[in-house]
Amino acid sequence: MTDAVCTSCPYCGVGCGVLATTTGEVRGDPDHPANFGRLCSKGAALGETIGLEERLLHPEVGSRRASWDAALDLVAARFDEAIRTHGPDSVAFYVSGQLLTEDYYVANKLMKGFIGSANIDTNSRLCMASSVAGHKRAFGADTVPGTYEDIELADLVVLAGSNLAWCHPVLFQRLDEARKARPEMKLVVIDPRRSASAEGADLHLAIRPDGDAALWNALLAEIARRGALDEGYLRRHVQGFDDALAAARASDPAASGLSAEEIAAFCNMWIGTRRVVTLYSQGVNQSAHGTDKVNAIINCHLATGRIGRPGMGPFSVTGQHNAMGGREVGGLANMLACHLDIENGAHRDAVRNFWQSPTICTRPGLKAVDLFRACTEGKIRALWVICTNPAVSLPRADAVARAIAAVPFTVVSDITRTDTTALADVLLPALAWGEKSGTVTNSERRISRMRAFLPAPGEARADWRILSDVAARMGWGKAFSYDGPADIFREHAALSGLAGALGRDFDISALARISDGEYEAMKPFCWPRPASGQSPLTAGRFFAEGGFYHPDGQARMLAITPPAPRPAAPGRFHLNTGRIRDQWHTMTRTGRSPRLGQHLAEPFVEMHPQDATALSLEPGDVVRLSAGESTAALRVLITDRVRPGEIFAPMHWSGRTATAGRINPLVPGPTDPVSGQPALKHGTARLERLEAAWFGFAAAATPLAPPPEATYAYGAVIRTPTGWSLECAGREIPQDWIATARALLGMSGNASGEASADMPAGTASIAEDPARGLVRVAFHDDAERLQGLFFAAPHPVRLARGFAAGQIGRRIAAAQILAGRAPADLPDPGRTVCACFNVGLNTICAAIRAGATDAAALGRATAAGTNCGACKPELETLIANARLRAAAE
Ligand SMILES: Nc1nc2c(c(=O)[nH]1)N[C@H]1C(S)=C(S)[C@@H](COP(=O)(O)OP(=O)(O)OC[C@H]3O[C@@H](n4cnc5c(=O)[nH]c(N)nc54)[C@H](O)[C@@H]3O)O[C@H]1N2
Ligand SMILES: Nc1nc2c(c(=O)[nH]1)N[C@H]1C(S)=C(S)[C@@H](COP(=O)(O)OP(=O)(O)OC[C@H]3O[C@@H](n4cnc5c(=O)[nH]c(N)nc54)[C@H](O)[C@@H]3O)O[C@H]1N2
Ligand code: SF4
Ligand SMILES: [Mo]
Repeated sequence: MTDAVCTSCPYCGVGCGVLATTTGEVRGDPDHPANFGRLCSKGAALGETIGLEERLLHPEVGSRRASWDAALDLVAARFDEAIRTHGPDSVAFYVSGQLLTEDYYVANKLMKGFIGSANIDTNSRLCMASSVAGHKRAFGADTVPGTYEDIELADLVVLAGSNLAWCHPVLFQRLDEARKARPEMKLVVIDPRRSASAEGADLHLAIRPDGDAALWNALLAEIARRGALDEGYLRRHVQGFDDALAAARASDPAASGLSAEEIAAFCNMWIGTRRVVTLYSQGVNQSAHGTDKVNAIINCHLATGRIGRPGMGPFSVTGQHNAMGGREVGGLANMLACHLDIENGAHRDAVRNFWQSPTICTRPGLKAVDLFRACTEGKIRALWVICTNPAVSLPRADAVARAIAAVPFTVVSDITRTDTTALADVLLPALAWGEKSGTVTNSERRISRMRAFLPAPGEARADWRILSDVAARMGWGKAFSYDGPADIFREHAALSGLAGALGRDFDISALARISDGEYEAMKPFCWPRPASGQSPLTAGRFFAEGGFYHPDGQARMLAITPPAPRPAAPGRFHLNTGRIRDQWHTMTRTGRSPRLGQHLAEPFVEMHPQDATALSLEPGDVVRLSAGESTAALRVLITDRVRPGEIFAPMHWSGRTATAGRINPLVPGPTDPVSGQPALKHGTARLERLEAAWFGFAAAATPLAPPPEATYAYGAVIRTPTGWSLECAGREIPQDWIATARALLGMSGNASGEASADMPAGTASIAEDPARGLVRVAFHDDAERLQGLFFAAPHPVRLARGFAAGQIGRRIAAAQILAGRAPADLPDPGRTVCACFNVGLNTICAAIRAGATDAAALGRATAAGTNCGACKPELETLIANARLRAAAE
């Protein structure tokens, strides 16, 4: 690739380096130390997400296009007015781990140093807050001790509440390659679900939800019983051991929901292997006991001295590409910039002095869940939401949407329309990935450059600039007169030097004087980088020789009392939520990629076969979930990957992609008392079959929208390689099927195809089988190309969707397409398994039948699994199933 720009991926915390061109070609950067050239399916599809359709290109005030001056004047005036009348705590920012460090720094400086409130919180509260709190309790600072290399050097990797194969796929590939090179290396997965990460594991512990602390306490007690403690490390570097052990001994291992044999197998592996990395994520953090879970894990590493050495340590992997950067700048309501503390007077003075600011917040601000509650209570008079979609992603999402609507003045900065922008008084168009510049920090503390390779579209502006322009209008122009991200970076680096001098871990003051040119050319590096050159690290890691950040330099072990098991009430299921491989959060970007839409195309709920049988559910049924006042309509996916009594639903679908597919209205999300992080993985819900009069499938070349809830019980839209497709369930049999099809497909015209307005018309052909209740409608244009398709049935439509949608735009006779199956000359590739190369299930099964006996052979035959490798667990399962079938025959 010539003229490629070296940048980084805007999705997950692995922080892969990407080479990108103005034409949207992307590939992994072979020189980036996070990925060495690899990309996952989402990274590889970035080029499909940079188009300008649906982008916000102009500011809007009250849904009308406005000039930047008018919009910014209004924002400054309304924030000023609220602060003057109701005080600084009457305004709030809700920001995001997907902001660049420079944007984030400016937002935090404006709120904490100039407005003088700490009411700035971030979606990282839903994500990393328990890890941050756990780190601070144990280490005295929010420090991640190790690096990615440790995962490769370990002899045992434990994934605790992490579906690494889908959520940090390039790290999982690195782990997978290390295991192939050293087959003696072991993998244990602790997850109530048998996730894709668990498929090839040596041990999968299907723990009871929130059973984690009981398991780690059992391990700690066993470590002590077997004399496997590192007495020297404990004596020199750790406080609190006796109490932690007493609490561990007092807790009941059975509360983990695991058998004595499973616990013993885990203890044997963990205790018997010195090089252990315990990598954890949202199954640990997103819990009302999240911080305790984090400390229960860290306890075991401290007790054995397995921390900060090659191949050893607790490892909290970050979710968003700049979740770590947000922690550095103090984006959380209870932190100050550069890992300094709000509650510490010396820290506050240092920051205020450095900023030369008129004021500084003196106490922590509202944490995300409380912040939106304060909106409901009328305590927040002006709110600014930047780079996040809380109407979808917060627990009690319906109440949150009502809370945002109730705030007298709401500003939203985004790149596209979302469920949250629909609630804004002022809408500000931001620059997106490819257009913006700055830095991000990944899970191993590695700071990388994000660089622009596309021009700014329309009137969109960088988030740091929008924030600075508002600050200037509020009277603080001098402190926010940045001429670019390099300027902001230097200021942040200089402040970190003060933090370093105050004994904090985050210090990159060596870069405080870099030139614009050096910033431009900056290569990825891991912090700290103090100006003194005296690094606190040993071989690139923290804490091998102690050096913790509590005043006495010692770490703390915590006494952890696990929660008593709380089974769901009769008739209810434990509701677990999370991610799928090919979508990112609320789908505002990955939802634009046809390739990524093919893996799991609908909002679904996983349920155990035993529970499905009890409720007389069949594969493909649509179900209604309810909790309190809220409901969701999802496709049921019957699988023994989940435990009986527990269900799992993805967080991705919103009002823009589904009729009732948002799961978060049903998630109550009580918060962890230490971190304030909501328990997004632990709701309860009732579930029943959704009785619909008919089910439908439609496909078209033009954008489709989810149908309205008044007439449709279920609906979901997704991009396809030929356009869009839609699944739906109607409440009543319509009078006129062709009119229904036209409405769903957004096609104007009457039955004979005469156009009205400027929408595409189409000549309709209809085939009906009244005895079986089947209806099929096809629309062709004047050139006899298929424009739209609609299939309806009294049961979920049986149809090879990939094949049917694949005919859109082609010349195919009505009779042929209305037959609904792939004719012999057009093989149906089946559901997409490999999203990178768009390889379908049928193609893969054919290759297995033709003799492919392992994933590598399948890759050679079909290319499946040869890019990001995230589908490899599924490929291996398919091969194993084929072997089992062959053995049975
Ligand atoms: N494809 C994709 N990748 C992503 C993202 C995305 O949206 N899509 N988002 C990114 C972000 S921001 C984040 S935070 C990360 C999240 O990455 P992960 O944390 O790996 O992902 P999740 O699917 O949220 O949850 C992980 C697992 O926790 C399990 N779990 C639920 N309850 C418990 C429990 O009580 N104990 C244990 N041990 N496990 C439990 C769930 O069954 C689930 O499999 O992913 C990042 N990467
Ligand atoms: N049930 C359930 N809920 C969850 C979770 C779960 O596991 N289960 N996980 C939680 C976690 S860990 C997370 S991190 C959150 C994520 O939740 P959100 O942050 O709400 O999700 P995103 O879709 O990533 O929202 C990012 C928004 O920023 C916009 N955007 C993209 N780039 C830019 C930019 O450069 N500037 C601006 N201004 N806007 C931009 C996007 O269009 C999008 O609307 O969800 C949380 N919610
Ligand atoms: S693993 Fe995938 S999503 Fe994460 S940074 Fe790398 S390419 Fe992006
Ligand atoms: Mo996250």
